[in-house]
Amino acid sequence: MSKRLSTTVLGVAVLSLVTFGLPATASAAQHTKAERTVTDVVPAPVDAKPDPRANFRLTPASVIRADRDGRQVAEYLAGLLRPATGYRLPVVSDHRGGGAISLETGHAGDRVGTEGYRLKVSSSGVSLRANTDKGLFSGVQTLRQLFPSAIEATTVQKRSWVVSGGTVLDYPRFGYRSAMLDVARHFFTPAQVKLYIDQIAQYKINTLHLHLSDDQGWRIEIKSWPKLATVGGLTAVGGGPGGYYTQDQYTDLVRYAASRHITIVPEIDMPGHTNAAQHSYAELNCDGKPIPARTDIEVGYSSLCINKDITYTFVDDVLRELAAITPGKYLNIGGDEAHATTPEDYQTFAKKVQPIVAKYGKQITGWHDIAKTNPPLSAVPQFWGTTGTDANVAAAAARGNKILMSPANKAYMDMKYHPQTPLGLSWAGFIEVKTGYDWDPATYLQGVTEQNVIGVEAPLWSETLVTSEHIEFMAFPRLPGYAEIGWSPKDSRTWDAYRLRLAKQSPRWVQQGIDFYRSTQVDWE
Ligand code: TNX
Repeated sequence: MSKRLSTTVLGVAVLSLVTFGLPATASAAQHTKAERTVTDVVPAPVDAKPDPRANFRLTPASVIRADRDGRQVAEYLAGLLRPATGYRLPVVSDHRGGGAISLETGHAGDRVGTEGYRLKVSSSGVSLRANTDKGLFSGVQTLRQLFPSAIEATTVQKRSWVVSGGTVLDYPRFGYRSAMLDVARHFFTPAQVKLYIDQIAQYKINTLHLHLSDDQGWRIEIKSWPKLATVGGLTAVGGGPGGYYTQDQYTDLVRYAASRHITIVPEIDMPGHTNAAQHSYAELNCDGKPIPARTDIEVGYSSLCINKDITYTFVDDVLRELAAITPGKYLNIGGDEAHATTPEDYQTFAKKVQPIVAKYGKQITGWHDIAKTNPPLSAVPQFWGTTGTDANVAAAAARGNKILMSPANKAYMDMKYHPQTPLGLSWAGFIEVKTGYDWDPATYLQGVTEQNVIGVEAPLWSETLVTSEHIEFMAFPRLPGYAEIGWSPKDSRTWDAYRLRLAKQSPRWVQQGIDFYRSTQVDWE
């Protein structure tokens, strides 16, 4: 508000008329048409009933009411709504009467679980109820989409703010809805990662997998092996400047993600994809001799030395330090494309490393290659294949491992949209928006059905991606589709309906400054 008041004298006059001159209800009648309805939301809610007579108008006098558990989410919501409205929107603990957005924790019923919510928008106010603050956060992302897209503007917009009336009952199909960012091939700063966190959080993604090490770069400070960061962090694909996160910066990222109800899953890729580590410490090589840094994009040439004790000292130290700064339950130990490791050595390595993860109180995730090592049942192999059969993954599912689904020909956001896409790769095919959306994680893979699937992840490898604009161009508009696959009931999803809802998201991205790919498969607004 103070920002607006300081503009011009005339501005102050107009503003004070809007703000204080008219009672909320008097002007409401002229501005009650909503831009969106509760059925437009992405990801599609379980149950949404629009009621155009129940539109709510936010006014300068509106408040956000929250109980103690809901306070943080309420502050987050206020932070979303204040810039464009210019309203004060105080977060209060007690408020009777209308004009409020009310956040209540507890007694939302078993159906909505820990991540779901119930939302009711009526002309007198907005009521959001959930069993946890996580559920409130999901509900806030829905509520946000019921505002005109101008709500995403970063400067004050002089207009009315009508929220679509109706009710929503909602909860996720899968509890693990993830995006991966490869910060190893190209480094992205903490600010860039935070921006991506904010972008994915709005679609109810709850996990961010950070690919922290690869042949071309090591991106996390390990105090007991300092050269990993100071030497291994110096390189990137194509000879770029590289970079790494100090443990303090990583901790800050974890905290930031948590404030968006996102858990960070860190990955240290091994026993392959390890050139940066082996370039940093020659003693990790079987012959003990130094090796050059690599900044090309070949895969499958590097391997840790399986028969050296120091290899396991290294792994133990890295995983211990990483576990200590990672509150989430998973550590990702990579495991993919270890073509320079013999199959016997791969098994030997797995048997030695699996207990280390457990020793530090964590559970394993890794690329589906780990399925062949008979990992503990708590381990989550991440399927990245491109065909509907994989005997090792099916066997792991049969034993009881949950599978994270990221089929590369559907869910890899680094794949080009079409042959002319300026960024990205194409080894798994071209992934247009429809291809990315029109599949189901519980039927893609033989022997892996609904109860075997823990969720969905959309990986973004960064061989060709250097800037945040590049990230955005590859992630949007595909990412909301993966979010919907992970959240919405299977039966409520059809491409024909989705493409219409997706089209309505684009004005929001424009406001947010997201540089998205304007696929011709969607009639963008
Ligand atoms: C395969 S998918 C890889 C990565 C590459 C990616 C590029 C997987 C587990 N490994 O090393 O970056 O393809 O699309």
